Amino acid sequence: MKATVYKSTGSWYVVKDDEGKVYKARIKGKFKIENLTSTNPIAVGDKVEIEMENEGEDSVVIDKIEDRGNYITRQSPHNKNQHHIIASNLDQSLLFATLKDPKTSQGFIDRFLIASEAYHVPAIIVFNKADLYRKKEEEKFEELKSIYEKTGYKITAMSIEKNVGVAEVKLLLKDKVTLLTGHSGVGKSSFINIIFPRFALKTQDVSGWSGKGLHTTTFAEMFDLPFGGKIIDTPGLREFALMDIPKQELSHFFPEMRALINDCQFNNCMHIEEPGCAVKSAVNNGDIAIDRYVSYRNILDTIEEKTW
Ligand SMILES: Nc1nc2c(ncn2[C@@H]2O[C@H](COP(=O)(O)OP(=O)(O)OP(=O)(O)O)[C@@H](O)[C@H]2O)c(=O)[nH]1
Ligand SMILES: [Mg+2]
Ligand SMILES: [Zn+2]
Repeated sequence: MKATVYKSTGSWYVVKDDEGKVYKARIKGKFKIENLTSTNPIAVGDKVEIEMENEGEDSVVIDKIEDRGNYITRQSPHNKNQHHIIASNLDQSLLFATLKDPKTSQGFIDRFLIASEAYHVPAIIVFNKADLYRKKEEEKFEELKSIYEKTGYKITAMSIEKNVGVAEVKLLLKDKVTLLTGHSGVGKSSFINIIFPRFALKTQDVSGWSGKGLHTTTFAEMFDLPFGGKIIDTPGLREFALMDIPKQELSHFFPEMRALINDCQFNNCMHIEEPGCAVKSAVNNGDIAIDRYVSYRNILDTIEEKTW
């Protein structure tokens, strides 16, 4: 029987078959997926083959996993050389960011965008908690909006608290499988709760952002949207995994740089100090945002050269 994974706790899973029937599932023996050192063999979104284990208890065993169309990973907190698959078979990912309580750094946003480019998952950025923004934050949002729109990304502001901009974000989800991600405390579960008021997913207490980076959601879980499509709530993230991108190729994941790489004098240009660099000229004349270039250089510094 075929089914889709809706929830993963690491030791057991919730799957739904094609008729919409829900089962509790486990995996038997070792699951080895080629070419990937991930800490979790099965992730939310995976298409699997199941076998009835106990009919009375609706429990099944997962014995096969179909190839993933795509997936997004984060770094394992225990070993930065290991991936943890957040979710698979995605149509798009929605990054919830905030400019206050907590503040999302631009470096984090850029890493998310690189991960989305690398895994071929279209990305949308939503700035939540707009009700908390004062002049300073509003100006920052406008600045970020102009940088990212110019690069081709969709970016919008929203306040779940005041129900502003929420309907527009909901519209983006129709008939798509969407991964909802972002730091802890940005309002991911609150957003799902306003789509499904009867759900009452656990969110951080009403005092709002505690500043402790406490994780309220502990496991990724997918929900069928009442208007078509699916959304995946995930635990807050500190960082995405960017492994396996060689230094040489990092700029290919910045669309505004990718567009210029054939114009650099050297075809292996890393856009640092090489002569005739089209990317640096674009930064100098304002066609590429300085902040994006700074992110590029910072991330470049974090990639360790592989020694073969
Ligand atoms: N002021 C304000 N607070 C909000 C808004 N949206 C959510 N919050 C509050 O932010 C806090 C965190 O929200 P959650 O939905 O638990 O955040 P989360 O992203 O699911 O966090 P994790 O599960 O830890 O990853 C809660 O206290 C919410 O009430 C908003 O638009 N404005
Ligand atoms: Mg949550
Ligand atoms: Zn260059």
